[in-house]
Amino acid sequence: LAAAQAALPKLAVKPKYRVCFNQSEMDNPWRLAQTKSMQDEAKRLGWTLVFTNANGSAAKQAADVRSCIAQRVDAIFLTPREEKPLTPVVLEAKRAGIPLFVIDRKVDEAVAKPGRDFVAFIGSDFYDEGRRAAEWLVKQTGGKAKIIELKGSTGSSPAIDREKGFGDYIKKYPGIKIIASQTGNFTRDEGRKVMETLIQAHPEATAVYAHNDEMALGAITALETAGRKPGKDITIVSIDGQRSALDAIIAGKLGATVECNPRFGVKAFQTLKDYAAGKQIAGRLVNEDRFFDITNAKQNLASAF
Ligand code: GYE
Repeated sequence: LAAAQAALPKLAVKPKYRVCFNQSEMDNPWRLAQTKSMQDEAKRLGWTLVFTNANGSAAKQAADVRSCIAQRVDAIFLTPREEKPLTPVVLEAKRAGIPLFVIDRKVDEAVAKPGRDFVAFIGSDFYDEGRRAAEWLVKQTGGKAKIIELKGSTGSSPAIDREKGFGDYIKKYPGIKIIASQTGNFTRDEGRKVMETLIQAHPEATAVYAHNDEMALGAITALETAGRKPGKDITIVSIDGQRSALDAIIAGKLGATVECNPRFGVKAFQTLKDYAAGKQIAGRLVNEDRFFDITNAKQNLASAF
């Protein structure tokens, strides 16, 4: 066993565990699917899942984790809303002797490292999701696009990495430019409102890159209200791969979506069991993500969340 892992809080082998799952918010289908996946697997295993919902507040989420530490649960699964505000509580769990798993979003790994300060990070490669969205858009537009970017929640790792992965990829294409970029906080309503304003200010836009499907769907509504024809005079790409986004692809409005798999339950709890059994755990367990466009949206509709 690597020395770093040996220095992490121990976990006894038990038939059943009492674990916390600290959710960041429950305001979009991705969050609902992730929560359901954790609850379903806890139920299947007969474990007790202490669930908290921070309602979009990083400060509340930090308090939620502290309350889990105080309750002396066996382990903590944290899906940190933002990187920096949730980093201290990760270190506090370690000091309190409670193994913690960061799932989905990252904390500040310059301060709290997987395999050293917490057991592991389990989640998607958000940088690569951004890169794949850019790759599709470049191909689809023949290397010419004026893009409006709708970013995720400020300070969250998917917003940071999806911006960077996309931005780095388009650097080598001089005909591809981001002409406006603003947060829509990962929600449909804010995506719509922000797009209403941005499309007035930038009528020359020919493409939209949304950091998640919900904002893309909100943007489609705003664009149609503004008299634009999504999928015809403006190309839209997003991330998540939820069912309603696949419907929008089939309807010809959304161009493509990179999947971000929200089903963590089985993998998260299996990793805990492996950890308790004394197995060496990789610090980073990366989820596989599919890609949906008009060529495969229909076939994958049933398996989307
Ligand atoms: O893309 C978005 C959700 O953290 C990867 O959070 C997740 C993101 C997901 O609110 O829809």
